[in-house]
Formats: sequence, C-alpha cells, structure tokens
Amino acid sequence: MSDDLPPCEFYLISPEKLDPESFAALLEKTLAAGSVSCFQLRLPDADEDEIRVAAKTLAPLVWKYDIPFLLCDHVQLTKELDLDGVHLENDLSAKMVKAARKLLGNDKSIGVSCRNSRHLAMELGEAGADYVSFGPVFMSPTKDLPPMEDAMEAIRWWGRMMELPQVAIGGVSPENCDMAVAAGADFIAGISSIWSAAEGPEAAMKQFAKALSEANSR
Ligand code: TZP
Repeated sequence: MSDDLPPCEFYLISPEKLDPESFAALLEKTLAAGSVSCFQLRLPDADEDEIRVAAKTLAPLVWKYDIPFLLCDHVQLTKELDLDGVHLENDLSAKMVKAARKLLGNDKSIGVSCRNSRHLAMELGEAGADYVSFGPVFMSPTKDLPPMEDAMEAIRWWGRMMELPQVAIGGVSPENCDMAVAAGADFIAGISSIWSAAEGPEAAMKQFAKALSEANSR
C-alpha cells in the first residue's frame, strides 16, 4: 500500500433484477470469493413488497460475512428491517438526507449518489451523508449516463479537500480500477463487472480482489 493512502475497498451492488432464492446461492459464493466491504441491494424496478422479500432473504447472508447491508432509495424499509443504512440515488436534496437521518438515527449509514457534482456532494455531506459517490466514472453498461469528463480529477480533488469517504462507481473493472485507486477513491463499486462477467461472479470477484490488492500496493 502506498504510504499516504488508506486501501481502497470493494463495494458490491446487486444486479438490477434478481430472484431472491436463486440469487442467495450466487451471492454466498461471490462473498466467499473476495473481500467485499459493503453490499447494496439496488432493485430500481421492483416494488416495495419485492424489495422487502429480497432484503429479508439476503441480509442475513451478508451479515454472516460481517458486511454492512445497505438498501437503495427505500428509507422506510431500511428502518423497518433494521438494515445498516440507505443509499439515496434519486431526486436528491439536503432535505431528503436530513429526513433520512431523522428517521434512521446516527447509527445507520447514509450514502448519496452525486453523479458528477462536487457541489451536490458538498451540500449533501454537510446535510449529514456518511459517504458520497461519484459516477459513472467510466462507461457503464448499467447506467444510461455518459461517463464524467473529469472523473479522476474530481476524485483527486475530493480526497484533497474533504474528509468524507468517496465511492467511484460506473464501469469500474479489474482492468481500470487502478486509476480510481491512484486518484484516491475510498471505495470502488461494481455491478456488471461481477454479475455479468463471462467467467461468472465468483471468478470475477477473485479477479477483482486481486486487481484491487495490486492497485492498493502500488
Ligand atoms: N450510479 C452511477 S453508475 C451506476 C450507478 C448505480 C451503475 C454502476 O454499474 P456498473 O455495471 O458497475 O457500471
């Protein structure tokens, strides 16, 4: 690991669609294969009942590995199921972050998607978010948004100026993660590089863990 940067960690996000029962077995193998520091259930097209079932099935499994379980965008469900936190992705404002904090209390984590806006990241950090995420930092097969033009510069800038941890997301792979690590990302988050990998999630996770460990030691 370089002297002045703490190691960058891997933040695993679920596929956008899943069947909880069959996905549980795949998730278990994937978590066993690599060093995941955080898991987020993100099912943008599912309704609340489906998300509740998925979270109830998957959270105990994730907790077995001592990994925090965050839910995307459903603050009430996060509270109801006593999950570890919420990641707010859509229609973000300082007001939403404050409302989530009020409901969840200080023991739960709140993350925020800031796309390419350092200004929004500062505002939401000020409002009480525990981490910010920037992206897509590279071309993402999952998110229909162009990559940030100044992604690595934004990550470097945030690391220099702000204490709050930052996540680099969007098109991050074993091949390019070294760039985000060198820029100072605290976490890199991935969806398709794991779940859509030709070699399968378990092998992809091992490959990612190796690439990340190498990038961290440079
Ligand atoms: N937010 C910014 S990019 C993105 C999200 C949820 C998608 C990340 O998916 P992938 O497949 O790792 O590019």
